Amino acid sequence: MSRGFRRSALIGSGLATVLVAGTVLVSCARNGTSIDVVGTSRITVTGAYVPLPATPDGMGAGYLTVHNDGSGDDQLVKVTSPAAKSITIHRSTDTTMQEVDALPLPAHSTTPLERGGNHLMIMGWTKAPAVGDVLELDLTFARGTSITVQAPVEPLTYRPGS
Ligand SMILES: [Cu+2]
Repeated sequence: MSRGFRRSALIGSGLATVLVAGTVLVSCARNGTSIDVVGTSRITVTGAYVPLPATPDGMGAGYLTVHNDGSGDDQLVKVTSPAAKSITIHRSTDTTMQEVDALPLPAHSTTPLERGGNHLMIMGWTKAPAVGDVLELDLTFARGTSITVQAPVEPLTYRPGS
């Protein structure tokens, strides 16, 4: 995350505050990302799991699918867990992977976090995870929804549906 990006984020949230005073079109800003709060978002999360890390205490990944069945856009902005100190949201393209402050969840969309694509990166385990454990993931969305899901720890090579 570059400093320039954060600075423009501050300018962005100042602007949003000004807009709130004069219009019903409210804008949410968080670290340089903003969404128009038009319509409503309706968020559900399915299929959460955590593959066993390759090394007992090593970096882990988290996968799940976020559904927004509402008429308005939303964003996944934070994930925490009592099972780990740090969970970050990573966005993948064909060739790169990047930590992001917010994952866009457009109206009427399904957004998978899956192998080879967007994912959660989990570090600083409270206790080394084992297959059969169930980890709590607490997800926070830009428009205020928070959802807790239980993510089973699966074997390293597990794939959903297999
Ligand atoms: Cu990553």
